[in-house]
Amino acid sequence: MRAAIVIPAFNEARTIRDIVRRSLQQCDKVFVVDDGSTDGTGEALQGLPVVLLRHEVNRGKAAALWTGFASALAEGTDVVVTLDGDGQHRPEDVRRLMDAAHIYPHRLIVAARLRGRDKYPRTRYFANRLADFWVSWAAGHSVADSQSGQRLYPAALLESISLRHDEKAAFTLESEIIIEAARRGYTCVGVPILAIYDPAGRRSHFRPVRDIARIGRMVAFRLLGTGMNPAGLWRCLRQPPCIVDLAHDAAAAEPVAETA
Ligand SMILES: Nc1nc2c(ncn2[C@@H]2O[C@H](COP(=O)(O)OP(=O)(O)OP(=O)(O)O)[C@@H](O)[C@H]2O)c(=O)[nH]1
Ligand SMILES: [Mg+2]
Repeated sequence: MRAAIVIPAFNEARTIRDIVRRSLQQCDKVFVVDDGSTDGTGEALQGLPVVLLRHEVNRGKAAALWTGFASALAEGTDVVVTLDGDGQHRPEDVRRLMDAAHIYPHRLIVAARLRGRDKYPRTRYFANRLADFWVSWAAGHSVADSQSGQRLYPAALLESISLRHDEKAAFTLESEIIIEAARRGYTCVGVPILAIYDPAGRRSHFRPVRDIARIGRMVAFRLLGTGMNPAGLWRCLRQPPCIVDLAHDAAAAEPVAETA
């Protein structure tokens, strides 16, 4: 399976080199999208064999992902794995997402922050659970950690969708992809990962009230367009998310739950 890793990065000079170096140990195709950083994020990657894509001005996470998707797909790949540049996702977990994709090739694989949740700020935790409920309803199946930016997308899925990816979609695109993917039959599989939250890290860009309201509005439009999707609501209330917990050794891999 050919894979490419896409890392959106806005002012991540502190962490990006380490994340990219570790990503290169998992996969030889790594695309970093420097989204108009002013802190030397791009320069921090000097000497590393990555494709560095630059936005001259900051355009938001959605646009950064879209730029990375386009370049990775143009080079030819079977799957695109995304992870954040701020150190909240471990590149070493990419292997586990790939193992899950071997078993579920036509699914969207989401690295779900199910472990160490108690370390996460409470407001952020509850905002994420609220988003999970809305996104699951609109997608018609339970999704674990709909707000996780560490995911594996089949290339065929990304090639088939076109979604808004401007500044206003900065923190809604990843939710909308889940909903659009489900419409095309690519439901989510969660792979449990550790929630990493560094209280000494940079200030969060996520604004719980504003960004959750934007997700809510996007989901509301989607639900109105599908007659409020009562069947989807019923399904996601009744069935827990599909979670697979694979050993690092793919040979020993067994799905632990397939409920969706
Ligand atoms: N916030 C933000 N992030 C961007 C932008 N462009 C690219 N990114 C990258 O998108 C990733 C996720 O952004 P974060 O601000 O960490 O969002 P988050 O992880 O959902 O929020 P926290 O849990 O508070 O860290 C990081 O790698 C950012 O560097 C942008 O314009 N704004
Ligand atoms: Mg983050």
